[in-house]
Amino acid sequence: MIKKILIANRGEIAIRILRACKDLNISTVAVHSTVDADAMHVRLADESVCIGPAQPRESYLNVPAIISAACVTGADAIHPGFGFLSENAMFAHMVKEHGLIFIGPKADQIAMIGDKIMAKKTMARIGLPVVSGSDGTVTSIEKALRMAEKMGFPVLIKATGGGGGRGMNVARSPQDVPLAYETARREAGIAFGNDSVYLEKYLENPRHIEFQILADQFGNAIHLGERDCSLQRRNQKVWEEAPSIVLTPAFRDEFGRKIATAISQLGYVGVGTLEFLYENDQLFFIEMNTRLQVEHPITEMITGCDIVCEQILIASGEKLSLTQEEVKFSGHAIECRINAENPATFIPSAGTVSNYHCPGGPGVRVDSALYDGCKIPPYYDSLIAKLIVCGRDRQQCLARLRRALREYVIDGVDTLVPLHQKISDNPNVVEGKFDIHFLEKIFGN
Ligand code: MV4
Repeated sequence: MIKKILIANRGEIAIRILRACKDLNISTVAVHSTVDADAMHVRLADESVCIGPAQPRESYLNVPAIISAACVTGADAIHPGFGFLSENAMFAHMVKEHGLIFIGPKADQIAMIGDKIMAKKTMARIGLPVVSGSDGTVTSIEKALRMAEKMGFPVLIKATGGGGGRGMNVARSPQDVPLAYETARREAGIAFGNDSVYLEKYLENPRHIEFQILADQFGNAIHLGERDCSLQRRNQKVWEEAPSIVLTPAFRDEFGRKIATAISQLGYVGVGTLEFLYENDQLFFIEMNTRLQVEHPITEMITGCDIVCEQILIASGEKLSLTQEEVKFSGHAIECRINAENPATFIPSAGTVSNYHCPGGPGVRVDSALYDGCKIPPYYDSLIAKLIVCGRDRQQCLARLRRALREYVIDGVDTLVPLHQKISDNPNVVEGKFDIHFLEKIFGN
């Protein structure tokens, strides 16, 4: 069993991981940049190491500094959290080379799944429905045109190394193909250092639904159902719910088991998320994430399963602590991402929190590193808190969410709390009628 974990992250997720470690009686090492010296994740850890200046490249992405910190403090394992080094296959490899456990899947699996074409091919081979498109990379405008004509417009040209919506271009007619192709290639080359692209049928108004899976080293794999992450803006999720109101229990059960079986066949070990687009009552695989996700708490709320503890147990070589039959779904949960951003313009807002009051009461969980007087530095992601609320059904969950949003006080910086108040009062949201374009249509770009 792992005895000491170095947490290579900051903010609320570092604290979430610390809490799992405390529950498992594992010692913790925090790392931090110079501007994070007074951060809550540092205060709560058993030990801490300063790994460099504010710029992420020099601290939270500084591989030698992080691995050195783990060696110096005698940590057995490194938890990468999300973002930063969490899906960096080279980092996972280096961690292992230094005799440490990387809390995540094997480096070669991170690399394979990070290649979107490879991931799609793999999932299709093991029997999951994928969005129709090119079998591999598309290497010329002419080939892209021929494929598109065969598939029918509109089509989407995507970067192989992409994800998160960068390096993606729609072509609605043959005239659009040359520009869409060239732009996707150029953007992909710059953003991912890999300019290969592929083609997919473009789904106009899908929902974004993702399944959570857990797999141990003994071939046991289970699913914890899905999350509906359709309410997003510019590829940044804003509000997530579990379960999705469009899936029936019978469909979830059958589809989830199919995914878990497929993942087990792949020999995947760790936690993971399979992303799908949902249109015309069907799910189509688009990509997989090999990390713990921001929105994992809503799944914890409706299943009672501690995903971070399971992730650590898996990395320690333990068996999953529950079987598929023991997974029981109960009620509804919603997560609001509270970003330090202007709720109308989404411009990031750095500063000092002058007054902080956190909501509570039945069904309310807040994952955050905030405290009275804490600083929000401008160098990192603007996510400062996650308000997670559950209820026996979606209606009760929404009522509790509105109550919690009214209680929440975060003075000194702009936050998305007022935006979430509007979303939670929106009649379409209340009825569950939305797709991935809804927020941008209602609240603008
Ligand atoms: C798509 C799509 C429509 N059709 N693929 C965006 C990010 C990346 N994860 C995949 N994305 C999309 N792929 C096909 N064939 C629409 C999107 C998309 C999207 C997907 C999920 C969540 C938000 C999104 C916002 C815009 C576009």
